[in-house]
Amino acid sequence: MKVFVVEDLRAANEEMARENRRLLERYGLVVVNLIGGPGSGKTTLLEKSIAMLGDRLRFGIIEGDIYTTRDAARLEKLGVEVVQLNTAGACHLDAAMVGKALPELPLASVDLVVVENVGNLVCPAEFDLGEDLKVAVLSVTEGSDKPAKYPLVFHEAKACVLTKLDLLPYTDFDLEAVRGELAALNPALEVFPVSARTGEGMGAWCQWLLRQVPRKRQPASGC
Ligand SMILES: Nc1nc2c(ncn2[C@@H]2O[C@H](COP(=O)(O)OP(=O)(O)OP(=O)(O)O)[C@@H](O)[C@H]2O)c(=O)[nH]1
Ligand SMILES: [Mg+2]
Repeated sequence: MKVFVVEDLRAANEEMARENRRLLERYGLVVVNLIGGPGSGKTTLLEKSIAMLGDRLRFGIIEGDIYTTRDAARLEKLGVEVVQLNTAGACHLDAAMVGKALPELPLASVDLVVVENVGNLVCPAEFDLGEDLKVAVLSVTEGSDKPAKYPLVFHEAKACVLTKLDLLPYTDFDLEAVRGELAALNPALEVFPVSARTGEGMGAWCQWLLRQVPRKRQPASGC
């Protein structure tokens, strides 16, 4: 009986995710779902990306948090469109929540939608939100063992941002070993070591983000 309920919930989430995709398809909009543990640097990465790309890319942001609006307030200050989703206890976003947030964004006048999922390396990876790409965010202060211990998100992601690179000398994080483990888990994964503090590596990450934007745009019908 319990299995039945779980399957029903999964099926309902899949249907909502398909509905979100249909809506986004109409606008030719790509959605990036940022997934990482609490404090891994997701909002700071967004702040820095918006600061670097703000004149070339109009961001629409969906902020997932359990209770507060603090991250949304940080991003709103930068002049981007932000919708806050509070899960009231749930450890991840689901497609129905995102389905409620999407129409609150001015979809016709943004170029890219980024969802910052609830800080959690495990549960968010299991829920399709209707996004096009998952991006795993792991900070060098969290330890080199995390890809092996929490493989799903790294397996599902198209890119992995290794944050807080400026702190590397103060940690035992083994960048090359982690690169090797990530490649074994997901050979196609693109890995971006960055520091939002110093800006190191941010250029390559921003270029990757820019490359995702036209994925769903219809080719112009010329004569
Ligand atoms: N030194 C350093 N600190 C960073 C960097 N990026 C983020 N931080 C710090 O890490 C802490 C957490 O950053 P956030 O961006 O709020 O992390 P988050 O993943 O959004 O956190 P949650 O939304 O709570 O899951 C803050 O104190 C940031 O200033 C970085 O590149 N270098
Ligand atoms: Mg955050």
